Amino acid sequence: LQLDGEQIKLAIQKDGRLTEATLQLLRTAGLQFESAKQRLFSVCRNFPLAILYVRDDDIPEYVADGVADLGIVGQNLVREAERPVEELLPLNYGHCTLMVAVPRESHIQAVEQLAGCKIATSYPVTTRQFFQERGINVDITTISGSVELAPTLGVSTAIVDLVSSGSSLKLNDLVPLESVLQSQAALIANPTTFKDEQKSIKSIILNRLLMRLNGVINARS
Ligand code: PRT
Ligand code: ZN
Repeated sequence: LQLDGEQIKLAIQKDGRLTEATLQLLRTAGLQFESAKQRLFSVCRNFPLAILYVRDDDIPEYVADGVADLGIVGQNLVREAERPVEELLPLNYGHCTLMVAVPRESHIQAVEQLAGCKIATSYPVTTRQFFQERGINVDITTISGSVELAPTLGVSTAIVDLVSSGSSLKLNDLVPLESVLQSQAALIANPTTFKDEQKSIKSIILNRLLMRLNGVINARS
């Protein structure tokens, strides 16, 4: 293990929806590394970068802490972070929408009708902000999984959850009311790592990495 000051550390999702596209982006950018599933990290052979494989929920925190200098994670999680991280580059994959949804049978047609109601979500910060901005008073219940089941279980009147194809909503007899946030994967950075000394080795490495990633993203669009 040679995680020294002359390389930067990038945290990515170990095993989930963003993993394959993230590994492909890094490889297309010319980075060479092993990525066997059991690994906790890889060191690039041809670039001063170490890749840490972690749960996506931990990525904003690791980056805020400086455990990792950079991360690749959904903007939906960046907005929930307790401490600020800097968003450097949207990556144009992992697209999804954080949506307010209600049971079809409820006949609720506008978010204003949810005043005084319970809302179940895994995204309490973003949800609270959305309803506050609208001046709608709601009671937010945070649950970590199977949010789509909350109305059926009598836990909440509505949910705020991620949607991509919409088939999960359909399957649970839910209909979308309004979009709270459009999200995609993004490269995030510790707000101070690259600011302290503009000419530091880490800043030089980051700029080279950004050039490579921009090259891939621009070539795709
Ligand atoms: O294990 P780990 O904690 O790392 O992963 P995870 O299970 O918490 O996250 P994961 O892999 O499910 O999602 C990682 C990121 O992918 C999310 O944070 C989003 O940024 C992004 N993403 C894109 C999505 C979806 N699309 C998505 N559809 N995350 C979740 N979903 C859920 C959705 O809520 C629904 O339950 O997938 C289900 C199917 O969605 P539909 O609309 O296609 O039916
Ligand atoms: Zn997760």
